[in-house]
Amino acid sequence: MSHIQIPPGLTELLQGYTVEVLRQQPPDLVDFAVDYFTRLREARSRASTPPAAPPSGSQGLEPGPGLVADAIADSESEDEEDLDVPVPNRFDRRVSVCAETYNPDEEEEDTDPRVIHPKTDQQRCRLQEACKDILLFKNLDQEQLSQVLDAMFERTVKVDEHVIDQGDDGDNFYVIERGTYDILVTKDNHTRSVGQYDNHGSFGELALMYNTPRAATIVATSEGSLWGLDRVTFRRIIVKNNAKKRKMFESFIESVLLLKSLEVSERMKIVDVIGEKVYKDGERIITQTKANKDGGNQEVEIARCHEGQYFGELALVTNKPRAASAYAVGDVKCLVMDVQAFERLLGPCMDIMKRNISHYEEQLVKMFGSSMDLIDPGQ
Ligand code: 1OR
Repeated sequence: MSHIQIPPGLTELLQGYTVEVLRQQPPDLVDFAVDYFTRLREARSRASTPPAAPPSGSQGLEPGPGLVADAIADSESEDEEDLDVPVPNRFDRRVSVCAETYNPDEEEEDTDPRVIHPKTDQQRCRLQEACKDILLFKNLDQEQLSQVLDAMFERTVKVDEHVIDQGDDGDNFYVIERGTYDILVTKDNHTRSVGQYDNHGSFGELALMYNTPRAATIVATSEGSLWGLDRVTFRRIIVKNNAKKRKMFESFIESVLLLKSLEVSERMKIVDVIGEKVYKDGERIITQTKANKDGGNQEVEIARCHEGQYFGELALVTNKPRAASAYAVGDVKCLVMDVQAFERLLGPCMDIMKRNISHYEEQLVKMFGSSMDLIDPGQ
């Protein structure tokens, strides 16, 4: 008997389209299809990968699972007012597709002299410590990283100092060594806090990556110390490296079920901000913040995640402490994003995550006989 062969990628391709139709409810399915597939093709050729054949799994990502949202959760759980900034807002709004405005290959900064800010050994040590978890630096090779570190300069700030003002042109990217900072967004002359940085993390990448005005104001709420990286070096190294990252991770990201409801350009932005982290067999990836009252201090396996799945979202969605620990089973490679990027970019996936969280609750009731109240009622 002859079989009809389903071309690789067809199912995912149609699934992606269907999800978009269901989400956006366009009046004309054919017009929408033309638009959707045209954008898909544009995004593909921009990333200069071969057309057709979306992923069949793990290209370039063996043997690792998941997408992890990092545990720097100190975000606010304020109401989700619509904020008209050039990036998506928190959980429930999507922005229009904006073609990105950079083409690393067109840039010729390689001819620019290298920026070097001499540092004492002690400064260099502090800088390395501050940068060791910066996701944007994770995929750099040794030489790129040392050029970045050479170019960075120290900036100390006082309470209430504005490090970045919304609407300005981007000059530097900043890594936090210490200090707390408010993230403020102004819309219609109304300014509100949309999050904080607490002694670690980085900010100021968006304007440099996408050639857009600063999307938020960053104000020091304590005395602090930052490491700046100038725009030219950032674009020459980080943005160029992101183009490589896109090629490496694009097909994997497209295979992640959770992210199917995002538009292609939104998925690309995820690739721009993720960093790769590698864990050895048995290594702890996430640490439970307090022991489960029923299980005491005894750890019980409650689930196992596999390639293409995600974990680490619960504390970020609920603004609660980590409810479980996660360990590597075998050698594991994760793609990780920080909480600010999670909130900015994963809004459209929030419903799916919340639905899955309610499944965790059911699972816990089965295992322990009681729920942990993972999501507040009405959230
Ligand atoms: P930038 O170059 O635009 C401001 O300068 C920086 O604030 C920005 O890069 C990010 O690094 C950082 N929306 C936009 N920018 C943010 C956000 C954010 N959070 C941090 N930055 N949102 C808050 C998510 C917690 C979404 C607000 C609607």
